[in-house]
Amino acid sequence: MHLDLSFLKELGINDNNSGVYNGNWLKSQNAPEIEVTTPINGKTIASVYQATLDEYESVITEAQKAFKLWRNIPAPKRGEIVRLIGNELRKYKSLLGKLVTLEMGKILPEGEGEVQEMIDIADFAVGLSRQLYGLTIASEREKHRMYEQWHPLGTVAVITAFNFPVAVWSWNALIAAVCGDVIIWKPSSETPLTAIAVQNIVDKVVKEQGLPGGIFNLIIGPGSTVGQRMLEDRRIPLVSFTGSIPMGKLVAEHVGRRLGKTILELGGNNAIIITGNANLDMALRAVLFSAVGTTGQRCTTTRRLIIHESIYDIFLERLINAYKQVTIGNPLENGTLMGPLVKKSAVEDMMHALEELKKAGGRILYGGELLEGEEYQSGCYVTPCIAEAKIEYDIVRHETFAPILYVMKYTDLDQALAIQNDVPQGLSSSIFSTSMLEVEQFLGPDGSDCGIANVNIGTSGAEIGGAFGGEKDTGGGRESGSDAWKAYMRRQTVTINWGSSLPLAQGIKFGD
Ligand code: UN1
Repeated sequence: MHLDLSFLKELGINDNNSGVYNGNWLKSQNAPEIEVTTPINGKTIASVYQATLDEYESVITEAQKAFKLWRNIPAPKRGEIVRLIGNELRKYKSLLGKLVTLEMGKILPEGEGEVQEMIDIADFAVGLSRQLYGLTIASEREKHRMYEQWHPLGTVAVITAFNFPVAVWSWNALIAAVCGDVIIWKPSSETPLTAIAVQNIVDKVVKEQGLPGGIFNLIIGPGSTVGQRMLEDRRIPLVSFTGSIPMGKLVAEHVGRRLGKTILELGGNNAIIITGNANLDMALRAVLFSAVGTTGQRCTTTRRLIIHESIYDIFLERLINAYKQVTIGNPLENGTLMGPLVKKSAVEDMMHALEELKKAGGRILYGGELLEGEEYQSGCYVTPCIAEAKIEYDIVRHETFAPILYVMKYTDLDQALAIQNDVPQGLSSSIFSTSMLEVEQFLGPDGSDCGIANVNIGTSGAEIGGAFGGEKDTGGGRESGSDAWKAYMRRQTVTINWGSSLPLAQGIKFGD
């Protein structure tokens, strides 16, 4: 399969690229290289020089220098820079979306949707830049005023995953930027080119506005050297990490040891409960998008379906029929619904999970095969899988980043909720029901234990306006909308005495 790569030039991507930016693109002599391949046909697209530890030092030095200036620029003026970045992203939406598709394999409408998510969060951040409000608090002392103010935190490390290679950066970086922080982005080594393209877009705006390049920095490098150094670096007060639960635990340990702050967006194991009162047409479409979309590689992907016994057989029959219609192939082509998995080892993980499932007693109802032939030469294309399983199986409690949907039957809603909550992860959840009583039970304190609870929509596809994140092993962090910005700032409680005496709090008399 031949792919036209000429559009890469328009995004500033060359055959060989530097992977380190601190206001200028750096390239040391002995930097290790990454060969970037596309899962579409398995061929090389370009290569990237990774950062050395010396280059890491020069990135952090520039970031710290830029912070001294950036933190004193009024927040609405910082918002203006983010507005200009949003405008540039609008111009590059289709090219950048195409690069996302090329580099990690999600279908073009999803690649472009991801850039739209960046544009949306830019707009949100611009508005936010005039709303970084603190509270005024009633003081118990006469002629005293108390209030809270929020100050920039410093250098924020943003470590992102391959599956949302640009949107997750924007949720963090554009919010952090209006908050007055500077950013060091460490993208996934699977998707360095989209990061370089975004950095080029940002660079243009920052330079045109006469600002220092060190506000938005990029460092592509091995986790074992550069990544480790970032986690241990006391000059980085906040690390925002998106990735697997085991890696997230390591991040929490290293950053926690120096009492740094973290935002962790780790794995999901999201379920949809389909009740006997559900609108099955809507449920069917939602399950299809949430389970098959992005080839099952969203942290919000639906991995478990908990179906009421009264509609179990009929719903599954319809779902299997719908799965048979899913067009699998080149994600750049119109009409494809499911592209490849990101790499061959992801296919191995999927096959391994299905073996485990079978050993435990589970039954594959549809799919789960590797596709072969010229069109699928990268070895990354699979058929999406529906499998009957029990919540007790070890593999069902584990997040496999692939399109496997485990289905289970339930009798009453208490049981469905127990199944839904009985996994280590707590990101997203949904119920399909037209019964107000069922919906309210799902949303109640003993209902879904996840950070996201949806009614009559699927588990994936969250809007940027809400705080995004989850509980339990998902890590507890929140990014994107609502008041998630507070994690990127430091809170200061201020008390001002404008009287001429010195009353003490709690009415304490001390030496008077
Ligand atoms: C992720 O998979 O890491 O809710 C993020 C969604 C997207 C974000 C997913 N807006 O599916």
